[in-house]
Amino acid sequence: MLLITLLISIVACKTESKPESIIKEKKIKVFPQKLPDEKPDMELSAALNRLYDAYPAPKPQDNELFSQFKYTELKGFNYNNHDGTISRRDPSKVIFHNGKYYVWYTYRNTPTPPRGAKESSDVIPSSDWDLAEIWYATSVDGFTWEEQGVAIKRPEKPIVGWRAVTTSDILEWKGKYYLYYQGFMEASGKRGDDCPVAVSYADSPDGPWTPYNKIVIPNGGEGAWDQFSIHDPYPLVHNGKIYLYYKSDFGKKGDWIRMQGLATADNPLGPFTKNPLNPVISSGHETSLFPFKSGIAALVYKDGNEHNTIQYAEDGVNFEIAAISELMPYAAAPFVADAFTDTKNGRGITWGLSHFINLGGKGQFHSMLARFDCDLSQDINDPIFKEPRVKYDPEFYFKQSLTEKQKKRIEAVTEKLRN
Ligand code: AAL
Repeated sequence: MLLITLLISIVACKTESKPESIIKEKKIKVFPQKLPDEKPDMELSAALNRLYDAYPAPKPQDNELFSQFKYTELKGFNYNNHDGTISRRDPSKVIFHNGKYYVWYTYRNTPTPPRGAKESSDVIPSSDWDLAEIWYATSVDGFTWEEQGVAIKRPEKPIVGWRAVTTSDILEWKGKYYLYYQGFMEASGKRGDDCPVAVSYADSPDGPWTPYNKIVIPNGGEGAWDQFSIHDPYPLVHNGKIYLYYKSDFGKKGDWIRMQGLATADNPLGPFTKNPLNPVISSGHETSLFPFKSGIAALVYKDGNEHNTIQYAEDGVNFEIAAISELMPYAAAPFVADAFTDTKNGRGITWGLSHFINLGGKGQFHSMLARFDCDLSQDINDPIFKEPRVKYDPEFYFKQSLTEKQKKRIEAVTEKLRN
């Protein structure tokens, strides 16, 4: 009897504990009210896995690679009342030397605004950057600039860049300065925006600049993604080498795809080796990069699926999205204090120059430089830049208005519903 009683109590005990163990085993954890800083040990959706795996922090306010951007009009540049005859665009990274900031940019000063490839001539520009030179300016505060004049002139035909030298960027390497730039040998727009990259060098950022007079980043081979254009040369020093990022336009005219490549070298005059994984960034346009912690960060905007993102690559090659932003600076040219120090702990950026294009409207097309500020730095914490929302006035939205063609399509849909 005692044995039976004992057996029954053991079975009852197991049975009683069973419901509890079933609840425990199947206990559905509920995502907590307080957002965990670390990934919680529970089953998560794809979005929540991404929140903890893809981004440096689960909230933009805490994400060192998230920032909003603010803009300031620059003083010191004349644009002929914005009649389209003077254009400044595609600024270089900003450097600091002998107590002043320096910037180089594409400078066009032509008797007429751009008139397209068909109407272009030796004096009439086809595009905003056709017949341009590389000029430079200095500033003591980054807001008011003093234009210094030409740095790189157009060379004589047939030297690379004889038609236009544009879209420059600066490298400081072993005490010398190198300006990389697009070298056009025909008016942009004849087939496409086709050009390779050339380089000039100097002992001082004030020049005089000696042209290398050879192509330093060649176009790709027949059928390659970068066969026709090597744009936006952007050198940094990383892993003891020169990491020169660049963009290429490919696909078909009027439906260009833009992606970013990387070419590395031990010598500023080359030879440069293109990365076998090129393109290394699938989107962007005049993509800007900077050393961040032990890797490289990139401002990716304008074109492609991953436009309006800030990306990061530990190895400087395999970039992942680290943040999503908006109103990002076009042709951003940051002041990157450690761009050339081969740093192992990149501090990030807080400001730079950028440009606004399409000014003046049809027939007066030109561009102007501007300043942007942000907090993509390990050394400041400016919560205003970490606010995820940009406050737009209704007028900003209403300026993005429907075209007449879109209105007609919408009317036709309503008409169809009525009949
Ligand atoms: C810019 C840059 C390159 C292109 C043209 C001038 O935004 O991508 O420089 O060639 O447009």
